[in-house]
Amino acid sequence: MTAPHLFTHALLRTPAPSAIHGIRADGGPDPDFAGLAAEHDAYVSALRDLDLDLTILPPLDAFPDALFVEDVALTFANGAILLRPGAATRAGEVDHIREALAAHHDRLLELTAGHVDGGDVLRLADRVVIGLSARTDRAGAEALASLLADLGYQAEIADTPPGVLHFKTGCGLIDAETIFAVPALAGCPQFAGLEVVVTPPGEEEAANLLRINDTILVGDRWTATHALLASRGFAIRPLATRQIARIDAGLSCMSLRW
Ligand code: CIR
Repeated sequence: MTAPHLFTHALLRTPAPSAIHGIRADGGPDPDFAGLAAEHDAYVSALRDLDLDLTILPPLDAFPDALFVEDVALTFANGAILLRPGAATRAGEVDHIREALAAHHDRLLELTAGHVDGGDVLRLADRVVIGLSARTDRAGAEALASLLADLGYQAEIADTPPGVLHFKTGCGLIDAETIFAVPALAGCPQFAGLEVVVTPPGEEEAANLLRINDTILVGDRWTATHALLASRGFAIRPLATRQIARIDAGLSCMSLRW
């Protein structure tokens, strides 16, 4: 049950009204903006309650998906890396986060080849897994692995199952030795040596949970997952995700942690 990482800081961005036009793969209905803003507010409160020092950036109306700061950078205690998001409408978000990251991180590296979305990057206790996806290509993953090595982290490249937006849409870390994953990722070779707990039937969306120190943030609709985590002794904080899910997002997407 060891916490994989101890976080003291998080960076977020307040959603703009344009967030209702965020990208979604299935062409489903727009989220309700008031509901989405309330979900974001509750997420901010949860991180604050967990004693993280928060930096909250202002809304960016020109970039509907900019509240999902996880996709544009990686952050560590000893540095940060600006990424190159794979969706054309999101590329410009990077310039709007550079200054805030530079204010916190003396070492700010920048990906200059290929594409990587941060949602495809899972940080384990001893290494980082980069999932190839529709947003993250091999050139980007290899360039990122080299930048991670500069910061002292070993990286491995994995496959994201077809139909799963980001690698972390399908999995999250619940402790240093345990991954919570959708069935399609249960046999992921990069998880060899770790325990993989599979999402309960019908609760595949719960896989994008987020462990912050001793607490696991998890979608409030996934009651079988709550019971499973509680039975293993984890403290959980259920949070509403219905509106952000309409634009293909989950709990890890709305912050960068270090
Ligand atoms: C997108 O498609 O880019 C956004 N609508 C959702 C991003 C979700 N981010 C994540 O999983 N890390």
